Amino acid sequence: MTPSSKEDFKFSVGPWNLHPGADPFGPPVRPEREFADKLKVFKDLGFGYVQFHDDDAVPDDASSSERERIAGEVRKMLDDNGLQAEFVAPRLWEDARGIDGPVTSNNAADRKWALERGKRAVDVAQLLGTDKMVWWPAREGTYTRESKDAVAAIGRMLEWCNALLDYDKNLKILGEMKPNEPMDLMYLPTTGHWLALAYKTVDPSRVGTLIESAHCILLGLDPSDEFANALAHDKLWGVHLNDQNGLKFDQDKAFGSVDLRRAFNQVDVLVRNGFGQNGEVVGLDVKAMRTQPAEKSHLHLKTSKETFLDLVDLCHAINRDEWQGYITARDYESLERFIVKNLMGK
Ligand code: XUL
Ligand code: MN
Repeated sequence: MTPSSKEDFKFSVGPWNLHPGADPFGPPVRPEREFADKLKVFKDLGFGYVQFHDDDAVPDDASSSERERIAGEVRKMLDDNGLQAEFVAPRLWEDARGIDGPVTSNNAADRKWALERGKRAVDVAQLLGTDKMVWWPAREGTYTRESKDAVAAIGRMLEWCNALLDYDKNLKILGEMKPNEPMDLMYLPTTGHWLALAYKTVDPSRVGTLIESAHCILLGLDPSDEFANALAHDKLWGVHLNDQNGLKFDQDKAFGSVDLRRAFNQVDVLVRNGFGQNGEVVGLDVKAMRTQPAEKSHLHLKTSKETFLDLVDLCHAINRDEWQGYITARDYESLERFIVKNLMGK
């Protein structure tokens, strides 16, 4: 395996990562940017790919001919900025029909809508020129554990995936798992749960994962080990890098801003396993702090990318012989000091 070089890494971000700063306790504090302005920011910051929710590209109520026209316009804007679509994710969690699922909803009409919306997202992905759909099963869980049949729910999640794999024979589904928020308890809370489902689908070769750092931390798991598990199955097809200060709401902090060692280990596992050499993209899912003024509300994207690339440099510069020497001698105390010194630039 040839380790990834800096040039192997292409970066992506979503339009929602440039946002006006509203949170559950307060209104927006900055003006919303036009989509075209966001693309310009992405281009200027050196991003090559854009992540989309279906309705970031095409309004949900567009007819199929409108969908083609609007997606064509979005694709042209991407082209004009030297950008490509990385994936499309169906936004199943905002519509009233998604209030209790919708894939695992107890209501058959909601489940039918979930499939229609999934198919529409696949159509939008095709029109934007990507074969990847990310599924974050936001409300596929419960607020009250006794409210759903958990075994039936997993079966419904499997059926939904199978129907979409059947709908588009080139589609790849990347599950992005998270243990909670907005639900109290999620079905398939970890990547491991998801991969078990992936192997039960009609075409496991087209089902992989996108792993978000913060989601792992919310589980009390180490993101680099989660990446490693998916890499061992050849199923790490995307990442959402960010950081997270302990077990609380999903913070989407700038990559490496909380725990630099944890960030280093994520970059190191990607570098050592040739991530990016088969078209995988380094995605960010980061939020600007609400305190940032409008003209500085893109810096979280810049700093996350810079931290990632600085850590790639460190992965290439670090003395691997010395590292291996501590492993061979089983002197893990000295190995800890070695890693910490490297992170301090000593
Ligand atoms: C939710 C999350 C989503 C997905 C895309 O926590 O990370 O933004 O990344 O639907
Ligand atoms: Mn994410």
